Amino acid sequence: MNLAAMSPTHRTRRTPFTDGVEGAGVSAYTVYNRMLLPAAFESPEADYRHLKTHVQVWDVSCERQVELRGPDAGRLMQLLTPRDLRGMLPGQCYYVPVVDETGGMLNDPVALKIAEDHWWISIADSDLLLWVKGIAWAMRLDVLVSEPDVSPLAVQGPKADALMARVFGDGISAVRFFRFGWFEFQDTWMIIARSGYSKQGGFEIYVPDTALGMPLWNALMEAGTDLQVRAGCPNYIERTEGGLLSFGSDMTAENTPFECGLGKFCHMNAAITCIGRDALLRVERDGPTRQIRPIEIPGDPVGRCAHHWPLMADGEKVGRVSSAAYSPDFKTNVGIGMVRMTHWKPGTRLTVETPEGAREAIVKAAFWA
Ligand code: THG
Repeated sequence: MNLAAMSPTHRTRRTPFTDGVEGAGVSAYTVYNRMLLPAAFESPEADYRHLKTHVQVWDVSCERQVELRGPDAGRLMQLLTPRDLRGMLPGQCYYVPVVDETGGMLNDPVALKIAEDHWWISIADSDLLLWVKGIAWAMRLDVLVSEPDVSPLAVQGPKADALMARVFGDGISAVRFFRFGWFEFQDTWMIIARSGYSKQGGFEIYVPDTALGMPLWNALMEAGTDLQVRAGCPNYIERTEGGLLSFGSDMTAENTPFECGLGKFCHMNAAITCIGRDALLRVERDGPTRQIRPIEIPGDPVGRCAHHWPLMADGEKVGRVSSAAYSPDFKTNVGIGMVRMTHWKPGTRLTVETPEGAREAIVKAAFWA
């Protein structure tokens, strides 16, 4: 699919890098936070192999920032998440569940603490800005909530350090996982974190001005020719192998963080101001009755899991598969499922109803990568 097939409108936003993405021959787009997100270039399998071998530049502008600025920014942040933020220092990134008053997942963003009174929430695909603005207004907080002109550009893959050092200097290698530093490009300082939606390692550059988008894109492409740098995008096969969750697919507001395996980020006795705390205290005490599990579907490649596939045991629905793909490296179909506690023990054999028929599915102990 290209833009001609997608029918361009103002409601589906282009990004600072869309010219580069189109020049690189994007072959499929999806829409995320009402913005274009490339989904494939050569093919999912070819993109997967290239990502695991070389280095890619990803237009992930759709990971929009919800900016909190003002004396109550930290207080607002701790209302939004059950993760304990008290020990978080400026320069750190935290993966944080954001929940509603029932404990349901509203988003699973990366939070960046820039200063005590300045935070970015790098959001997954839901309109978190509206929730955050509503809370700030209703509680009369002294904080400005906005969506700034900041667009993440990810550099992912085993050669990411080498490429980034050429454009931003050797200081880049000192940035630790889920930390960020400030780096200069064309006289503008920008935040670069060691993070990203793959298990291959790399960085996310928070490009602070649309006008810098294509100059930076071109600089990375030119600096990495001999590293075989290419345009890429979050890869469905690679992220499923690694168990990286996709909000809206693998979990929704119907699920608590405990069901999503994010209980380790719920500190119910520390984050006492979190909206939804009472509900989460109940699920923490009783334990979830279903949970995200790695699911293997042995045998021939399955098709793309665009809609949930029922997981069955003895003719009864005991869960669903939300992501599945054939893994070239593990030579089996890897999947992400939500499984009832009666059937979530590793090794449990189930049946999954795919559009092409029923297949055997096995609950695994751990994700593949
Ligand atoms: N980077 C940034 N913003 C984002 C994403 C990102 N916003 C949307 C989406 N991705 C949010 N979801 C995730 C999911 C997983 C991770 C990050 C964001 C992730 N998880 C690691 C893991 O599971 O191995 C590490 C989590 C941890 O231990 O803290 O990176 O990718 N800017």
